[in-house]
Amino acid sequence: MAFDVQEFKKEYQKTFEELFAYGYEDGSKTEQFIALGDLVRGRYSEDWIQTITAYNKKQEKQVYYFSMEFLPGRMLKSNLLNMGILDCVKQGMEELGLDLDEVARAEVDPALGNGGLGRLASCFMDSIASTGLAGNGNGIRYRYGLFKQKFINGYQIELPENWLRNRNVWEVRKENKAVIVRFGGDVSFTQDEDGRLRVNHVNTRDILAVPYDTAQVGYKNGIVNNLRLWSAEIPYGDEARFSTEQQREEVKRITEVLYPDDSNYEGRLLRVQQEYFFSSAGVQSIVRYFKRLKLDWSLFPDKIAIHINDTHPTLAIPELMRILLDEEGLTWDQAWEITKKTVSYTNHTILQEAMERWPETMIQDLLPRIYQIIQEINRRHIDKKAPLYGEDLTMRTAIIANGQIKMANLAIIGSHSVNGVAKLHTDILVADTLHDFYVMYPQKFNNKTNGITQRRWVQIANENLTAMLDETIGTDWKSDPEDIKILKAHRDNKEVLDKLEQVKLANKRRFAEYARKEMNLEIDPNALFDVQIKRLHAYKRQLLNVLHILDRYLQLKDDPKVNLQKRVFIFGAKAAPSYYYAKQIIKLINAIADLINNDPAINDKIKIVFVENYGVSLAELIIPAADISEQISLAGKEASGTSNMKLMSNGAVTMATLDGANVEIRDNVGDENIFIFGLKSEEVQEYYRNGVYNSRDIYDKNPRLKRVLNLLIDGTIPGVEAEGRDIFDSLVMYNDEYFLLKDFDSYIRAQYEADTAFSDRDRWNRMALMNIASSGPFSSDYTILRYADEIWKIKPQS
Ligand code: GFP
Repeated sequence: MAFDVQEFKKEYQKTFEELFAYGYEDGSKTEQFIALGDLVRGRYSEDWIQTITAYNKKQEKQVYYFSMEFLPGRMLKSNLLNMGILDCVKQGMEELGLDLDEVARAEVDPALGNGGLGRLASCFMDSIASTGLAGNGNGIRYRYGLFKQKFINGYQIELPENWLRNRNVWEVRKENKAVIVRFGGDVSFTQDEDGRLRVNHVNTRDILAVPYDTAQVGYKNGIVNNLRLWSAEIPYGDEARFSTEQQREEVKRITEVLYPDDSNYEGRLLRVQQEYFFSSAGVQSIVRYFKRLKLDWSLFPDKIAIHINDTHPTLAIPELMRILLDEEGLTWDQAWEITKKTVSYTNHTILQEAMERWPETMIQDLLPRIYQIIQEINRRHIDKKAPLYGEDLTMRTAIIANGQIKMANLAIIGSHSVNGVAKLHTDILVADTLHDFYVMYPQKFNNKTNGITQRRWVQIANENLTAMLDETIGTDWKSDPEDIKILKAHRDNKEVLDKLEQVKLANKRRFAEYARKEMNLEIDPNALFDVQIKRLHAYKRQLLNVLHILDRYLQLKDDPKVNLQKRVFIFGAKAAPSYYYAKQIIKLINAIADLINNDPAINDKIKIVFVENYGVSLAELIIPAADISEQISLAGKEASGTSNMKLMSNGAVTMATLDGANVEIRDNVGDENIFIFGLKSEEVQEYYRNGVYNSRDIYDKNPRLKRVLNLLIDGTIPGVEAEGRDIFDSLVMYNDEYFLLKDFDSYIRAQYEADTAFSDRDRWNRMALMNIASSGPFSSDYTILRYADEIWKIKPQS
């Protein structure tokens, strides 16, 4: 894939001219990007073909990672990096008078996910290719990604995100690989001459699923895997059946937007359609491939692993059953064995609200045959398990109950592996959330702590740090992230610590520049940058961060000379469109920002920056600039967290509860390099058990906290009369579901310690260094190798 600078320049000019019929100098940034993207795609296509041909020829076992969300971020630089031509192209562009970074920014960042779950899927795709595993992604090509967030008068407004407005240079439409996905219809059975039951599924609404493939380039190893995203279309030649505008709209709608509003029945129905659509299309294409191998069906699990990322693709289980039974004529027992051995499932949350359940009647109408199969799986499960485990426990594990279909139950029963995403999370699944299943299937349960790819999150996002690391410890850490621990040897090396400080400062300047240009905000790069970036959700407790800011505000108001570090609080967060409380918190943060940023008495000792439309690209800008990483969820609620790992890898010091992977981060960096506060998971559990938590009481007895909370309702913060009152009530009157009041004091103490540490530059730089040096084990390369070895049973290509 390599080429030299001169060759590159020639090719780039030629590609540009062929595409646009004029010289590249006259092109827009978007055109310059498209030409470069096309050139790059052409450059890896041979390896892409080669990789797939080799898998097929060797009949290599392949994993298919089914995910409703992928958040790949901009792909240009990551492809260049992985192809090993980033430096060459950068230089070539420069010689042509172009700035690669500027051109790269013209790429639209595809927001095909909400948060950690989708970004994890993309880190995994990178790691699967980079560790040389035969793996494929399977998902949805949403016409519109997650909404674009705007703040108007401090309120979140959602606008459509038309990410395909320019040509998507990376995708390849594969019309010849399209399949039909069927909805609705009538199911009946007839008996063959040989006595076998034949299923007749007629009068269905047929939708064409067209795949768009995107290459997943491995890191300097010549492997190019495939991410397949499906788009819904009217079947060729079937246009007459979709004659009205409404009928055509209904087809388009299936892959129109990510996470349609599911606060109502219509939204939920659409969501199930999406889930079945991409699960069915994916399974059909897998089966089609397997049949080409001409092997016995019993070998299916030796050649195929299907991984379902959360419960969204769970319908892949009954769909595989349907194909094996109805289309391939296998017996129930054969099909069930194959299905279970093929499928594995990751749980990403213990929040009940996120446990998918669908009304039985909805599935019955929309997918009548799939419904029958789910019923039969459920019936057999109960028949088999009730005599062994008793009625009560067995019925608690039933897939169908009270008119609802429980997707997690189906996912666990229909798979051979269930994993949590951090040690603590898996422990909670086993001991509590999924305990009944653990009693039945202890061997299915295992932990796979999440990871992140340092290729994107350090090498691309933080070029300054990368250069400094290369200079200090050599370049091996790039292919073996564990090697970054060598940096620990420099923990007392003043020169290295100073360099690290300079790197951070440069990154903070870069962000300050963004804030100035895009938000018209002046921030001081020498201040402590305190970062919380993640979906807005009550359990993640952005509100606790707010209480701390208000407490600081009061301290400064009381005594402008009080010894507090100058801080810039940076937030990035979207709230789900129907999540009213989260949207109120957004408004509150923006209102507080307005108040404090413009209060001359505060004198810039506190600045609040709430970036609009947070996503992968903004994360790449913010993370390298962070000093503190806020990971302050209520213990036991955050399954893992992954921004914690990205921030740590970039030298931010974590401010954390012992939740999710924070626990493992603490174990790796040591107590002296992290700020831990708050209730522990068992303590929270204990409160749930004995039910004695009383937030009103804390409010009454803690004058400092009371003063802070009263700011929400006493008119100090302009424009939040309703929001302030609702939020105040949720905390004080409705007993503070996420224990913010309980954790307030210890949070404030930890923040005070952070201030003290930051005032000692050497100490702080050493903490930052130790965080970077301890981040290697959180590489998604290792995570994915554990999935491959322990769950999928596939080996890296040699
Ligand atoms: C969810 C969980 C996180 C976890 C990710 C990936 O992500 O704790 O790290 O999945 O497993 F909540 P979010 O969408 O909440 O970020």
